[in-house]
Parts: sequence; structure tokens; C-alpha cells
Amino acid sequence: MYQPPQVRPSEITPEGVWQQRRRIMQAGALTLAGGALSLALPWPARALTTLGRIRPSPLSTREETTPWKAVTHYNNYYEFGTDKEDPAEQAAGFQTDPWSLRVDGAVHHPRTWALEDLLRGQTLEERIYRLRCVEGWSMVIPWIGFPLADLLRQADPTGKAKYVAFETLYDPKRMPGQRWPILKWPYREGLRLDEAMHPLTILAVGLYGKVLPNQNGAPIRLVVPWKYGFKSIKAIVRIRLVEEQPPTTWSLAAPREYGFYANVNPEVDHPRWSQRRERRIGEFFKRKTLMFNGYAEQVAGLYRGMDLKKYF
Ligand SMILES: Nc1nc2c(c(=O)[nH]1)N[C@H]1C(S)=C(S)[C@@H](COP(=O)(O)O)O[C@H]1N2
Ligand SMILES: [Mo]
Repeated sequence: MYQPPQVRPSEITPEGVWQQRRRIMQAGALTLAGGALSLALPWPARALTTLGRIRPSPLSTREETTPWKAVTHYNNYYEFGTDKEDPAEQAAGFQTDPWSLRVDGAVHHPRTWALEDLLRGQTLEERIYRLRCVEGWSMVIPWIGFPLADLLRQADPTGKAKYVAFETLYDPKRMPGQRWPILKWPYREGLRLDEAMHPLTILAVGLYGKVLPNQNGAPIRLVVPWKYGFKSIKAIVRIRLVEEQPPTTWSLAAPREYGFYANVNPEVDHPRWSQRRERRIGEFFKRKTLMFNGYAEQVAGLYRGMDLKKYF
């Protein structure tokens, strides 16, 4: 069994964030005192403040976090440009309030959630997870989110549900990148049901103690820490439980290069480059890439008996 490290929030959060969080909590106390003020905030901020407390997760890594500036200005988000600096600029005015998320397919309780209602029932946690991009860079990010499993349990999958399919918003007016056929829009991703139910898999609504910035996938994005970054789909509007393995954007675009599983695996090269090493953003020397992005102890069991060269 995985033994979570004993950590206190003061140990896992850099000082600046701590200060920031204390301010959020003070704002939270204010919000509870005066309802009118809370309505003036966009909904995720309302949710974060009214919850008042974001508990640290024992599943966090203790590695040093990547600075806020890099986390929010070195992004992949093709709906808002193909350069790393584009999303911070091009997604700045993206409207995420109101937002609804449809959960349907092979479930007993399909439902269209107003995101605010969905968050009201959740206990949010800060989880410091690595993000490893297939391009060879990595970051360590203090996400705020909740287990995807919590939402799926509420939907109550039927016996037919074997996979989970995710879809990003499709709205070329609001997402300018969708006006060009760079990818097959909307962006889609998928997980096997057991991967989706794994406690490490979260839906994130914030990072560094704040509401998720638009460039990082506001208002709600997936984070699957043992898989390459492209699995972690942003701005999700639909989650569908399905019987067959769903098509995914990058495997449609280049099936030889990007598989459905997309597990971080130093043993399986990308056809055009090695995956043995990675550059942690902000560091000069490359480091060795770890199997399953360092989460092997927790997730290797999901793939026992599978040929990961074939199912890459
Ligand atoms: N909708 C959508 N989700 C997406 C992408 C995208 O282009 N569109 N890029 C993916 C890729 S390749 C990576 S590495 C991560 C980057 O997340 P970050 O910008 O928050 O670091 O988002 C993933 N999610
Ligand atoms: Mo990526």
C-alpha cells in the first residue's frame, strides 16, 4: 500500500502562496458575512471563498514547485495559439461564467451541472503534482481540485461503462484557435474507467491558491499526473461514460506518435525523440524521466500484464 508522506501545509506551500491563501480565506470570511459581495465574484472564486478551507492532500509530491510565472506563461493550449506564450495573452478575456458540465452516457444519473453547484458539494484539496509534457519539459504545480471519482460516483456508471470520454468547449468565437483546422475540434481525451476512478486523477479548478487561470484550462480541467500533459484536457464541457475506447485528439492527429494510454514511460521513445530525460522548467540540467512520472508505486498495477510498447 502507498504510504502518504506526513506533510503540513506550511511545508508544502511556498511562503508567497501561503500569504495569498490567508488573504483568500480572509476574503472567504468576508464573503460569508455579506452575500452581496460574493455575487460580485466570478463563480470559481465564489466557490473557493465560500469553502473557506482548501485542505492539503497527502498525495502531494514534496518537490519544489515551479514558479507561478512559468506555470501561467509557458502553456500548451492550441485553442489559444500554438506558441507557449500565446495562451496567457489570447485566453485573457475568455468568459467562463456561467459554465455547465454535462455528465452522461452509460450512467444511471445523467446530469448537466452548473459548475457552481458541482463545486458546492466538493471538498477541495491542494495537490502538488508533476506535469510532464511529451515535448520533454516538466513542472511541479500546486493544483486545487477534487477527485474525478467523486463526480463519476454521483453519476453512477452502469455495467456498460468501460471508458470515460472528455470534451473541451467548442466555440470558435471564444476560442480563436478553433477557426483553423490545426486539430480536430473540439479537443477530446479519454481514460479507461479504472484510470478515471484512480484517486490520483483530479478535476482541477485552481492552482497556487487561486482560481484556475484561463491559460491553464479554466474553469475546470483534468489532471492525470502519471500521463503526458496532453491527457490533461482543459475547459471541459462534457464527460461521457462509454463502452468503447474513445477517439482522442492527439491520437487522431498522429496515431504513430501519440497513443491512447500516453503513460509517461522513459522506455518507450516518441518516434522523433527519446523520452529518457526531461527539463524541469527553471532548471539547467536535464533529469532522468521516471516511470509513470514518478507515480509507479501507485499506478503500475493498473497496467499489469499489458505490453506498454504496444499500448503506448
Ligand atoms: N483543450 C486543450 N487541452 C489541453 C491542450 C490543448 O491544446 N487544448 N494541451 C495539452 C497539453 S499538450 C499539455 S502539455 C497541457 C499543458 O497544461 P498547462 O498549460 O496547464 O501546463 O494541457 C493539455 N490540455
Ligand atoms: Mo504537452
